[in-house]
Amino acid sequence: MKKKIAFVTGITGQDGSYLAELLLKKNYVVHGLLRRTSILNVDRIQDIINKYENKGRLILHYIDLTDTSSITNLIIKYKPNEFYNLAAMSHVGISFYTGETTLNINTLSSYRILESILKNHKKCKFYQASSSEMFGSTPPPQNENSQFNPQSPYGISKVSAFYITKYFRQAHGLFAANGILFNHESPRRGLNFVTRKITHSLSRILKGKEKKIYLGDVTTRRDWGHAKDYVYGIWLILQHKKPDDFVLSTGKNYSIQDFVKKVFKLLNLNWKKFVITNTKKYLRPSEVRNLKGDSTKARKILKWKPKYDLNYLCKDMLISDLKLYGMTLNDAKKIAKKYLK
Ligand code: NAP
Ligand code: G4F
Repeated sequence: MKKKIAFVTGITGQDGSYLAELLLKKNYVVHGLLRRTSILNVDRIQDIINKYENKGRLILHYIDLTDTSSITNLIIKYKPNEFYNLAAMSHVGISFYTGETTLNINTLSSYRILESILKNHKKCKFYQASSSEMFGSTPPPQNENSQFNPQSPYGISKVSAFYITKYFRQAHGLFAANGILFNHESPRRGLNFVTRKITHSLSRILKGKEKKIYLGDVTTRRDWGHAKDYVYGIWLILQHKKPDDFVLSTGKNYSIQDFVKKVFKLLNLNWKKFVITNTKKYLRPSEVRNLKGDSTKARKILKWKPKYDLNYLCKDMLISDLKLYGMTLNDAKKIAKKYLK
């Protein structure tokens, strides 16, 4: 049987790397669309490059998301079955300072890709990485029927891309679907997102490389899942018989402070000795205070359900960061007991 072809933008990111692994396991030929960076930035996909690139199962292409023809040429040449659009300026805090780029990359690129699919290869299914950040100030629980009230350029960019995706589905009949994903994390999370910042900085403290962790507002609440569960949901959304929009979430939420406490508790440490809160440079001009998703629709229709809970996630992330600094959890407990009490 002919292998399915998937295009993945953002393949070098957290979700792109896990999704590519999943698709390769499912026997797809995966084309990763990445931007040129001055330092080669393929750490998260190095293992699959080693395993699949020389077999022709993983093919990487340099593209620029603002350059329509760089993407159109690939669509015409390879005629993908599925297009996962994960690339984005994905940091909410940074979007307050880079609003124009955020809109250009996160919003207009979705339009460019969808228009190219419409003109050149209408059969290709399209996935848009929409976000719970779109709900903004709408109180929880948030689901597919909740109002969007974005609070940042990032949120606004994702709301526009959400409607662009819906427009190509409704007006032009494309298989174009949105996954509205609540926060999901993993050992591959970028270092400047709050969860990874906590587990990574704590590992550095144990090595004597840092003394404190400087955070912003730790009273906000997030619905955190594991990225591995969420990329499976992303794939399911494109396997459904008709294009639709789905929330993926755990349905539980915790404050940033709860997350800090859980991580420090793994080493029996008092977090208050190491964490400075309300650091000015990490406070945002406007905040999304309370996200908690209702994913009943995905659970019912797609039979999707997260496997991993927050305790597993905290441990998985901490163990992985400790390993980066040559420690096991037991080593870290001993260091914590001896030097950091
Ligand atoms: P991530 O780790 O920050 O990855 C973002 C990816 O986009 C990276 O591969 C990055 O490339 C690429 N990218 C950024 N700007 C680009 C540009 N101008 N041209 C080409 N590529 C560019 O994000 P993630 O957590 O995997 O999230 C994946 C998608 O889901 C994003 O669209 C994000 O907004 C959305 N989302 C994420 C979450 C979450 O909790 N993780 C929740 C809801 C929605 P480089 O590696 O070169 O930087
Ligand atoms: O980890 P964060 O930066 O994630 P945020 O803003 O919720 O966005 C993430 O999830 C979205 C889904 O809802 C995605 F669409 C988006 O792409 C991204 O993946 O911040 C979480 C919370 C915020 O309230 C923030 O103000 O943590 C607070 N926070 C407190 N101190 C901090 C810090 N955030 C960061 N990044 N760094 C801090 O020092």
